[in-house]
Amino acid sequence: PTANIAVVGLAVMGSNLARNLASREGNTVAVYNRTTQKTDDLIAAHPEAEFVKAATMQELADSLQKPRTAIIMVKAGRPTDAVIDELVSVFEPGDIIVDGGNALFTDTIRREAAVRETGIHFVGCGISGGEEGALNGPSLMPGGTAESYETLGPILERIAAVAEGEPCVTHVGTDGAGHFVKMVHNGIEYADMQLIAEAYDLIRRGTGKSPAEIADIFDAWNGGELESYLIEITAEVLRQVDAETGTPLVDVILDAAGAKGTGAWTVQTALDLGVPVSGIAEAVFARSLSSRLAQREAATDLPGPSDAWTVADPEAFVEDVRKALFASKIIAYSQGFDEIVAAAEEHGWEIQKGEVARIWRAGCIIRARFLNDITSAYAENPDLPALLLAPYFRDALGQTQEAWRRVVVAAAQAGIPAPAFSSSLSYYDGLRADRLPAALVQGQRDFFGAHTYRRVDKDGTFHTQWSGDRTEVEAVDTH
Ligand code: NBP
Repeated sequence: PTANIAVVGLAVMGSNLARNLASREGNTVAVYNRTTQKTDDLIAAHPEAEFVKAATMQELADSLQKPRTAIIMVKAGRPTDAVIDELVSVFEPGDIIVDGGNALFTDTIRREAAVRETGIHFVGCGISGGEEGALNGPSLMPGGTAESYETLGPILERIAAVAEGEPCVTHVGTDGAGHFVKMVHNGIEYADMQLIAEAYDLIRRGTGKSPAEIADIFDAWNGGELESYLIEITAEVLRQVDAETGTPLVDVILDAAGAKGTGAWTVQTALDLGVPVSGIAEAVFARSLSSRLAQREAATDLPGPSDAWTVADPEAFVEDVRKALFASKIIAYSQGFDEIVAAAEEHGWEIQKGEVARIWRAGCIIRARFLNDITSAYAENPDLPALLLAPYFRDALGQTQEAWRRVVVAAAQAGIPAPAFSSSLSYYDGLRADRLPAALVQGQRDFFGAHTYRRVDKDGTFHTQWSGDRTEVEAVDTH
């Protein structure tokens, strides 16, 4: 056997990953695809790469040194299960099967448990960065056993993106931890994109600046604390002119945002865990709202503010929006990390949060300067009760919160939707409140359902006899 690593599934992601692997010193890559023509095409198109062709799964197994390591890059769901079954039938105990597809983490947990029974390691590995990342260096989020990482780690470290000299890969945690963290990455990506979109919309409608002028603003922002891939590409999209009409491309693109579901997964999972990821949820819902075209069409004549809106001081307003964007972004990340913490507790994963931020610094869509500050925050205090409570972020919120409020007020008065800005601000105010009206909700729950409440001044659980004489009784704990 001559190959040390295999790729199964040679569509766009798999073939790029195979080429990335083959380009690294010391790797010989076995390649397999269900439709063999694709294997032949890849090998023919890249004579520079040292590929070993496998026409069958048995050939693939025979071509690999032990412990055998294969990365699956096929369509998530049933196809992944089918390929795992085939690999299990030709692999031996100690071998390693890696799923690099976009699997739901609960599927990964199930698959890991099933494959473990055979003595074979199963590693769910989140791979970010799309096809470009797969080819030139993705951010890699492997789960699975620590033992499998001993073999897999060095291979992944050589193909990962590099940030400040360090490869963007770490052993995230056991079984589904890697795919979980990849899912939250995508959720944060949704929030980040929505926040940038809201910033653009407010600036455009408040100041009348053109998309190209706003592109310049984003370029300037990219020189500061907001520096990120998403800000950078936003400027490029805004500057693009449609060849056919000569108008900004952004004005001819239908304003109905699509989604492939990972943002929704992040929110569904957060609901189950009881973690408020309101920024991410608003971003997912904003896409849903945008796509309900018939409803939007029917609603265009609903009343709104009567006065046309222009801001008095455009420069000051743009700076306020920048601050609102930064503050809301802190909230989105803080909420995303809360979800990671909650899931780690639920699933027994020992996730190093600073490491997660570190491996997101390159090779993925949410790469940003900001992630260095997250890594530092967790290095200083790994047990932060919330990311936003780290001194750096606390400080940043202190410097931005007044501007953030002005922007949310202006948006509401002007009738411009800013769901992620405003819900992030509500979350911030909710978190820092001395008292919340949740006390009243508890009273209501006790009134109609005898759901009981606790008191601020003594231990125990209480119920007011609402339908009787309204005296309070101590509730007996039935558990
Ligand atoms: P696709 O998701 O389009 O899957 C196509 C591949 O799956 C082909 O190799 C196909 O083989 C194979 N396949 C299918 Br479909 N059913 C199969 C079966 N029953 N048995 C064996 N092979 C089967 O490929 P992709 O866009 O390269 O993505 C691969 C994975 O990477 C997906 O899970 C995706 O979600 C994930 N991902 C994609 C991106 C991205 O930017 N595209 C980014 C990150 C992660 P065939 O040639 O014989 O039909």
